Amino acid sequence: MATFVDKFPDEAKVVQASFAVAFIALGIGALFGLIQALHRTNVLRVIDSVDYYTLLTAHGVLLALVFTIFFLVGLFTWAVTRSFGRALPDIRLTWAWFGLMTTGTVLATVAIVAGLFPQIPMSADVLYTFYAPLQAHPIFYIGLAMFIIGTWMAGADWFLAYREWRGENPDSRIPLQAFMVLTTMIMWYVSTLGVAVSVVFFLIPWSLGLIETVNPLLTRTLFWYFGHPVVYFWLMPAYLLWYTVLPKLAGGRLFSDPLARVVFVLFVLLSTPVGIHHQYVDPGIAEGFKFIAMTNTMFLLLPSLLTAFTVVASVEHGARQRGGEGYLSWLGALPWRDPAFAGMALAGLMFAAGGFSGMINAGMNINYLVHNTLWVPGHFHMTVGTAVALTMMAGTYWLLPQLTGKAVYSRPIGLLQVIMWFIGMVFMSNAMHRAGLFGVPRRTAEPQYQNFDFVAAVGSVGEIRMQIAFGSLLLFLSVVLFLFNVAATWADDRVDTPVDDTIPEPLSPSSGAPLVLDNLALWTGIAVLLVVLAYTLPLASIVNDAGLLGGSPTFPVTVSLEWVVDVTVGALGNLSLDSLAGVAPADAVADLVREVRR
Ligand code: HAS
Ligand code: CU1
Repeated sequence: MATFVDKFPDEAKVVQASFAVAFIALGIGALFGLIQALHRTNVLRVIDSVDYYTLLTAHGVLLALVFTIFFLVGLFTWAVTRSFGRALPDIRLTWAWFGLMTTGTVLATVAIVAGLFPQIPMSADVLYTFYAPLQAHPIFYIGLAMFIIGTWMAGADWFLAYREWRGENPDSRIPLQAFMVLTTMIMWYVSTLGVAVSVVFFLIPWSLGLIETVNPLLTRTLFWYFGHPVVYFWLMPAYLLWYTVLPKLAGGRLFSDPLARVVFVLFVLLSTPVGIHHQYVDPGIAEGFKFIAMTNTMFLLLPSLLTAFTVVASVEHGARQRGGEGYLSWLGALPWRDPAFAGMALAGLMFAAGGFSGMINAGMNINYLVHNTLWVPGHFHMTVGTAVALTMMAGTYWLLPQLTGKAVYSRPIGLLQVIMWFIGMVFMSNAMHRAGLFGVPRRTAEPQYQNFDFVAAVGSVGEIRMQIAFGSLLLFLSVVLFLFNVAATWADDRVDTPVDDTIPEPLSPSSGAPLVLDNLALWTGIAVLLVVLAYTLPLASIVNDAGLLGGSPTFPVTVSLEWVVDVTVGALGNLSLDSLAGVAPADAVADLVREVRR
């Protein structure tokens, strides 16, 4: 039976190439993750603490940006091609965006990894949330800019395919998978504007020395303007698979096509005007703006809650088709031995927990308790690290045969691998959440302050560290098995019918969806309006407070004692000492400062 690679051999090559880059990034990123987890839990230290931040940056960039987004462009290319049932308009454009993204990735990675070698005058230890005052080598920002422009071109490629298809099918509904791709890309265009402005107008000129200072709060706010929607950019490929592939793997059909469209439209509208929920503790943004971001975030729960309903209903339908019965015992009728099904279903189950910790993050007052603690990495290892990453790995077991014409090398290894990921993540992210509640900080190689004990409500800090270390080891081994299985599949021979690649019609089909849902221009217009409403005043007040170029010099990642003394004395020098007179401790400090100044 002809499958994707037979019908669209050129597109299949691009998808395979995108997956290959994604999986290389996954392997390197996972290794760095293991080294870090063992380091900060003090189980095994093979690097200097100074290098921890270099590895942390590489881990974040390679996994959260490169692995996820390269998988996304591959998946979306497959989805657009198969759902329009036609080749892409110009395969040279397709290879061009792939080439640009890959070159950008290589440049950014070189800039980061160079930080491990003191003899190379280049580093980018700025973490994957790359805002000022931390500064990277210009090559890092230039690489990222190329990567993002590559994704824009990919979107253009898919919109051109849509235009061609529309020309021949003026009255048809947009096929569901293509609808998901196009709406996701609209969200991406709106949201990457923030990071593009930050990188092109501020970070690149600043790192090249063309401007001396930047306004750190401005680059931070522009980053988070993009930094929240990017999490849905990672999530939408997983949703595409949960909506269109998971029900089929479960033995059933999607419950409702119209509801799926509503969900994706809601993401276009609401993903961006919420970014300030990452800045609840930032000074310089009025509480009222934070409150608006919180309210929008709570509305943004809706599409995911609708997804939980629709996808679980579809899976239950599948189970009942397979003879499942009862309120819950239908769960046993599901094809748990199929790695593609089991991986995606486990990813979805963990997302229910990760979504819950997201709701906690989103509450402004509770956020003060968890912000900048290990709770937050706990949250995102359940969301991007499992809902997304595990779905992508599981999806590979179903997609790779269509792209290569080869059967998966070992389904039992695949099953073992997805289960190991789930169990590893249960250990690691649960322990991270608990550690966060004790106040253990994130983004540090040395969480254990001297002469200070974290107090555990239940269990002990040592036990939590062991769980994190053990979980990270399972996760790493799971990636090794995954990469082995994929490489062995690639190396195998072609078979006649590698996989059943059909996707059945939804129970409630697209003909029942209101036509307005397919009006992409309308949703884009409303999305832009909501962004303007949510961001004009906060940005205006940030620029008004400190100017477009602010006043922050570069802040080094590792600081010497001399640097601390210089900066402290400099800051104290700006204080008016007389204004402190009369306050007894202040007098003492003032005396000290006079002493230092002399
Ligand atoms: Fe988040 C921080 C709020 C979702 C990722 N988040 C982060 C960071 C990352 C991240 C990476 O409001 C850290 C950034 C940094 O480095 O500082 N997040 C939320 C909220 C949601 C949410 C409200 N986050 C995500 C997703 C991510 C992600 C998705 C990646 C993919 N997050 C926050 C906030 C912060 C934050 C604050 C800042 C914290 C701070 O202080 O720094 C919501 O979208 C979640 C909604 C989800 C649900 C769950 C629905 C359940 C479903 C399961 C269906 C079941 C199936 C199984 C399919 C309501 C859909 C079926 C199978 C069977 C067998 C039946
Ligand atoms: Cu967010």
